[in-house]
Amino acid sequence: MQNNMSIIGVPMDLGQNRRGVDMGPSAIRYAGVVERLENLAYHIADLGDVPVSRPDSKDNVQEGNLRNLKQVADSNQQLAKMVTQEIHKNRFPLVLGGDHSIAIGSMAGIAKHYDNPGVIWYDAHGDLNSGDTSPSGNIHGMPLAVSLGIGHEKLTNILDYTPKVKAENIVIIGARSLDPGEKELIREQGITVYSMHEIDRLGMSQVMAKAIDYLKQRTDGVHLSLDLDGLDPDEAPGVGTPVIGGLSYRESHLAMEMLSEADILTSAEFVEVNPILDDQNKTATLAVGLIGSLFGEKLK
Ligand code: HAR
Ligand code: MN
Ligand code: MN
Ligand code: MN
Repeated sequence: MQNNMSIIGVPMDLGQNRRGVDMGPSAIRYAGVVERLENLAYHIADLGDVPVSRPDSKDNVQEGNLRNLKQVADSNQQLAKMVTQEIHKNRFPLVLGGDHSIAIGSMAGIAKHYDNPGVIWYDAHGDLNSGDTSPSGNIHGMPLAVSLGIGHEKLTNILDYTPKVKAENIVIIGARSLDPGEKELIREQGITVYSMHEIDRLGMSQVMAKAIDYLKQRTDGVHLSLDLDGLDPDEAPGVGTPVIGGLSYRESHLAMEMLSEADILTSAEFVEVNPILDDQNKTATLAVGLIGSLFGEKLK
């Protein structure tokens, strides 16, 4: 893992309906992410936040069932440029959200640097909808489909290329709420999914070992996109779309420790922290603990 890391916040809340997730980057910083990483001997540059414009009532019109399309596309464009610059400078990008629509920009910035990029999508959801299949019109339910090249071209074509990732280089972990259109896409494209069912049967240790081994063999860079709602709402209450029956604190720390040990990650993001829905910044504190494990806390 590189020793130089750049933190980029994206106070995005326009990819879904609940306000407050725009405070996610602040909450994660407040919970001590920079200090935590500096204690692990990383050189951190906190680049601050990508601007997110407010919607006006006219822009909020749902063009093609895509709420706040223009604002979401604009911020992702800027994020993509920043991410790509940091990778050029040989710095590990750590992106803090904000709702999960920001993965569109992260993936756009990352993928152009690799011949065969992979992604671990740690999430209760598949985020594989498009305007055609989305039950909500919320873009945070679409970023993985967008990265596959499916969706509005304002989103799929950020940085002027598409797709960002191949279906066979995606591993979803923790899924337990998939819409019909998402299930169809998973079947059609042969996306690897370790749902809660597989995690219950095999255990997190075996699931992560398989995921790591698979991606290591076929990709030349791996992005971790961790949606805090992948964890159980008892452990991570500060998320906009909680789903019962999620991953535990222990399972999640184990997953991060195994990723740290395998040393396959080339970028990461932590999203959907909404401190407004939370007590005592519990979810951001949990995120910072996971970041600590991901970057080697247990191994030093
Ligand atoms: N699948 C639903 C939709 O498209 C819910 C998406 C929920 N989202 C997230 N992202 N928090 O994982 O609206
Ligand atoms: Mn380059
Ligand atoms: Mn998500
Ligand atoms: Mn989710």
